[in-house]
Amino acid sequence: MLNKMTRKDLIDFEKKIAERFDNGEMPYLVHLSGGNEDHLIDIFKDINEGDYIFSTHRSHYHYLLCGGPPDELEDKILNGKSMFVFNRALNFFSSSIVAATPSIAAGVAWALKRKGSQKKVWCFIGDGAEEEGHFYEAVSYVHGWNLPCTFIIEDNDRSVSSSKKERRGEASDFAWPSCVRRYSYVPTYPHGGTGTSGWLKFKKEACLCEMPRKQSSELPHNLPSAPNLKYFDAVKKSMETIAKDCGAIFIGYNVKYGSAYGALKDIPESQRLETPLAENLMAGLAMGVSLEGYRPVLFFERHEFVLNAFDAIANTLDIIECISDGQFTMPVIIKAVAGGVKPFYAGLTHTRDMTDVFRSIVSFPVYEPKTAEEVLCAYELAKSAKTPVMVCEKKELY
Ligand SMILES: Cc1ncc(C[n+]2csc(CCOP(=O)(O)OP(=O)(O)O)c2C)c(N)n1
Repeated sequence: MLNKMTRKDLIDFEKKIAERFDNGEMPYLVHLSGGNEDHLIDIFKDINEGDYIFSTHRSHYHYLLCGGPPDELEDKILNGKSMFVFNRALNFFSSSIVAATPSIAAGVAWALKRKGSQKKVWCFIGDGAEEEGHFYEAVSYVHGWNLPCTFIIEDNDRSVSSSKKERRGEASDFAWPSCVRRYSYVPTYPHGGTGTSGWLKFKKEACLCEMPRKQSSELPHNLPSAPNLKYFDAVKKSMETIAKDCGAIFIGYNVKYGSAYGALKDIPESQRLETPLAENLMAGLAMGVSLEGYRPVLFFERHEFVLNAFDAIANTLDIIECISDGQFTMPVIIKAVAGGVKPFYAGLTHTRDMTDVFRSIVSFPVYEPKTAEEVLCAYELAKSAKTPVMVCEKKELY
């Protein structure tokens, strides 16, 4: 058991926050916990030191129960971090994007299982998040591979204001597999704040966060020449170098069979993680394994398919270092091939080159190698980067 917070301690803490909110001290979106004290105290009896906890926009109780210091949490909340509570030492991670964490939790659980660790992963979500496809992707993966991860649905029959019936019709609760637990509770507070913010006069201006600085996507001009190397051979060679030097894990579908066009076929099988056809899950798995020290190479065979993963890429991967004040970093290498029109044409859904679109969204480098030398260089830079890097290969040049 991690902490000694009692039911009364939890309620008193949240009451104090509610009062400070009503006093106009925090011009920020705050989600208060309440009504679920007994359930959570019970659940946290099963959680051990070192376990990972993935929390939500409603993170206060989770943090206090896993040993987060109340004073530090209060300070975070006062400074606009109610939805951004992170603590690397406690393996505490939260997200204010509904259903963003289950796939990352699955990735951490995969890594823990591979290491034979005794640690477990606990991922809290609301009944609103339960409706997102991302949740289904992660649950089916954790269930199928029997990973040490438990999802807990905190069911308050509310998503902002609407009940489950208003959202889903008459359908009863979905029968999730055993890695999913549910508890039901009546929330003490409204969805956000205390219900007073419509008329509240705040005593200070909010301090706004800056987006991470955009990094250069330019490759150096004077590269060592490799005249006899073909583009595809440079890709294959780069993959093998990264596999050897970083022990990288190659994540994607059909990687088991050496996708794409055999570029991965000589990577040791133990370094290839075959995934379901679920791109957002793939990105989450990559982020999760990186938290346990693995170097992931996340493979997409067409640019169009990357779009399915862009929630994970833009809302977590790109900004995680910034929103966690540098506590969590995820140096994922994204290998994204822009489809070509030969040897056969697969139409507009499979052949667009979206390099510029990706560059316009993320702040990390998006390299676009057009020669074998540039491929070697792009992956060399990716290998040593401390941030995520995307390499947009051109199938046309394979
Ligand atoms: C992907 C995404 N969609 C919408 C929102 C806006 N939003 C924030 S919390 C929330 C309701 C979540 O309900 P639930 O998961 O049941 O959690 P609860 O607030 O009831 O604890 C919504 C719609 C969001 N943050 N992320």
